[in-house]
Amino acid sequence: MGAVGDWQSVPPLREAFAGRFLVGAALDWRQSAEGGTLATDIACRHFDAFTCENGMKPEATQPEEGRFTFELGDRMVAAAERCGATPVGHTLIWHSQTPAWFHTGPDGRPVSRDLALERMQTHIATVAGRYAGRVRQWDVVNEAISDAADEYLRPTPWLAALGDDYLVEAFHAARAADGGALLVYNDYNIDMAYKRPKALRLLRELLDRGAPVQAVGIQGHWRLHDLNLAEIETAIEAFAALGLKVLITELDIGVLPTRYRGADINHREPMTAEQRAELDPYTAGLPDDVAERLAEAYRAVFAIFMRWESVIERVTLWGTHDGASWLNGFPVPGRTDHPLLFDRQGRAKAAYYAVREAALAAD
Ligand code: 9MR
Repeated sequence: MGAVGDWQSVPPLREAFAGRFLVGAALDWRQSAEGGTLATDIACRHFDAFTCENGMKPEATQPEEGRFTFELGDRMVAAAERCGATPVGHTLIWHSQTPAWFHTGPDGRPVSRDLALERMQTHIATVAGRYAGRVRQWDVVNEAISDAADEYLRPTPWLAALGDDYLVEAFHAARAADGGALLVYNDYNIDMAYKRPKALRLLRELLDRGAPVQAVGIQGHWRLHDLNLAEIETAIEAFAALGLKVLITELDIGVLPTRYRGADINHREPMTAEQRAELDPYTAGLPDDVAERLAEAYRAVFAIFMRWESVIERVTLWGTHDGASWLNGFPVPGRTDHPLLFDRQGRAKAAYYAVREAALAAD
């Protein structure tokens, strides 16, 4: 047993949500091993769904055409099974972290429609096929919607080669590879008013065209200073009204000041030495008043999730403890963020207790 408040001594979070929805965490298998690291040990005790933060993306699973590498994915799936957790696949088709060869023809020019489709189908058949019956939920297409006001779909090489058929084809290929996994469309900011209508349009079109999409993943990269609870609940309600399951797939609530609101990894805001005090204020730890505000934010979003538990299948935190969060490097590199439920030492934060109480309060 650890000291009071350590991850080992507080009750497993997953138990508070048993029978409601899975509560998951992302693990970065580029760094962590089978167990014995803070991240994996926290995950094994507290979470009952594991997602590879990077290890199942196309750059990891098929770095060169025809050369598949499953080491990281295999490790995650084995660890999830060892811990009694559900392995979640992330992600098959995306514009980011996808090697250029996917989109390049033999002549060095953009790939033809036929070859793009064949490569997509081979990739999905091989990757989703390997884990069929073990990975229970797949993010099939990730972040296909544009953030630009006058643009519907993100202009990606997949869209250029296949038009919007690429989404339909990806879902069919995933279903062919794995008859049982829950098939998910996953995106960020689709709870927000500027992007939600496009997401509803896309999902409706996919359903109308017979694509086997079953769930929508609201990523949930939120921020303490502009959390919009009403929009989150409106979005869950609207997606559920389409007959889809709703997942919160990448939840974190950043506490540091930032202008940028999205999760487009290409966006960067460098910080000068003079800006550090303002932009990176909590390097010595999170002050109690901010920790309390973060806890109340988590309590509020989980109260919404509990109200919608009949349509919510899973809520996954994008990391286990604050030291493992991508937000330490985004959008401003080299900061100290505190967006998760456990701190860098593995101690349960006020946010952990608030989330647990939100589950128990709903009984
Ligand atoms: O958390 C991931 C980080 O380690 C990677 O550097 C980054 C690269 O694109 O991807 C992060 O995860 C993203 C996820 O796969 C899709 N939604 C946005 C997430 C945060 O960027």
